[in-house]
Order: sequence, then structure tokens, then C-alpha cells
Amino acid sequence: MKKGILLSLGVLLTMAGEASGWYWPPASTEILPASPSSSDVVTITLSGEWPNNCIPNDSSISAVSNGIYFDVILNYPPGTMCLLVITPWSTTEYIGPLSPGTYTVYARLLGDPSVPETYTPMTEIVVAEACTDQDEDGYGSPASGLCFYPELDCDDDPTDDPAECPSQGGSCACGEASCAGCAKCINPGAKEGPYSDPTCSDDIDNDCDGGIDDPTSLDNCSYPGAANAEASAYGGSSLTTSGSSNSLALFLVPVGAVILLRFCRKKK
Ligand SMILES: [Ca+2]
Ligand SMILES: [Ca+2]
Ligand SMILES: [Ca+2]
Repeated sequence: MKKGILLSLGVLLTMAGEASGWYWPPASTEILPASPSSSDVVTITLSGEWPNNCIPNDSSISAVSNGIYFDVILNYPPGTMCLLVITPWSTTEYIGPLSPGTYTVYARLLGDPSVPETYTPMTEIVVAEACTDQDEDGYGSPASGLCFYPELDCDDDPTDDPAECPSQGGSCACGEASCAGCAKCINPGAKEGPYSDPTCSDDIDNDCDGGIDDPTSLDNCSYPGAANAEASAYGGSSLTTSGSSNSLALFLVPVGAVILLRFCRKKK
């Protein structure tokens, strides 16, 4: 029975798993969601057309390192007869959540003697870092491009809120007076300073720049008059010194002149 083809009751039949391999690898690979994050379960669907109605009826999937291995299986009892009619097919598997990174999806057909049982690369999946934003200020920890803001939230713990900090929802507008000193607004977009602001005396790095109530250029928490007072003090001292020098010079010049005059007279 060459190729298992026979004519029975006016239709063409074939043995399951015996056909030429034009139908493999699958014509289509669908990934959902299309741009998954590390918190998503990824759905992978392979589909195409099959040369008979004994379409793949089993499958499995596994992930090893950065490879996702999808086995499509013909699991029919020996001697199963199939109609020789082109039949649409698809099979779906789920995997994940996956760590951030790039994965290659491979597919392999098992149970068909005419198709080598080797993996064929089908597509790639790029898994992004999920947005973990526990205090709902739009900044994540770790930093993620899937958050509203991509920068790192250095304190994403809402339980760190000071006792006096009112509970605020997801719309805490950082930098506003009502948010000043609110730990929920500790993020790279928050303000710290100026001097009189509570953010300059709360012992918190409100703006995630590494400085805490920093009086220098980082947090703008220096006393506004400090710079002028310092400059003024420095300049006054300088003038006094200069004045003393001038007075001394004014005193020394006539004394020197007298000494020089007496010295000249003696020489005569
Ligand atoms: Ca956050
Ligand atoms: Ca502070
Ligand atoms: Ca700071």
C-alpha cells in the first residue's frame, strides 16, 4: 500500500502520519500578548493546513534557558485511517511568566515518519520587565519601560509613609504642597527643597538622587541667606585686612620719609 493511499467508499484515505511534509513547519505562529512582560502568561498558537483530517491532536511545551520548545504531536492508534482532505488545524500552549529577555520559539512534529523530529525556529519573544509600582506613583521598582515613568522608584513601599502623610490614591501629584513629605511620593520626579519645605527636614531622600535633605546643589536645602551671609562675611574680612594694610602704609610712608631725610642730612 504505497503511501498508505487507498480508495474506499469513493474517498481517498491515508494512514495517520503518512504524507509528504509540505505542511510542516506550521504556517503561522501567534504570540499573545504580542509584547509580554515578566508578569504575563504567554499564549503560543501554531496553525496551518494539514494534508488529511488526522490533524495534530496533542502538544506540549517547555522552556529551557532562552528557548521555548513546542512539541506538536500526532497521537493516533496504529492503523488509524484518515480522509485525504486538506484540513485547517491549530494548537495552543501556555507558558510563563518568563523572566525578562529574548526567547526563541522552536516547534517540532512528533509521530509523522515523513517529517524529521527536529526543532525548527519559529519566532522570537521579547519579554520586558513588568511594572511593579506598589505605591502607585507611576515609577516602578525595578525600573521598567512598562511603567508610566521608566526611572527607578527608590522607595516603592507605601508602608513607609510617615504617620502624618495622608493616604493618597494613584494620582498623588508629587511636588504639590499636599504631597510634601509624603513617602508615597518618593521618586525621581519628586521635589526636595527649598530650605523651608518639609522635604528638607524629613530625613528622606525624596527625589531619589542619593542626597538626604542635602544643603548643597543636590537637594536645594541650603538656608537662602547662607550663601550671601558667607560671601558678605568673607568680603568684609577682606576689606578690613585691606584697610589695615592701607592705614599701615599711610603710617609707614611718612615715617620712612623722615628717616630718609635724617639719613641724607647726616651724609651732608
Ligand atoms: Ca512606585
Ligand atoms: Ca528630604
Ligand atoms: Ca535627594
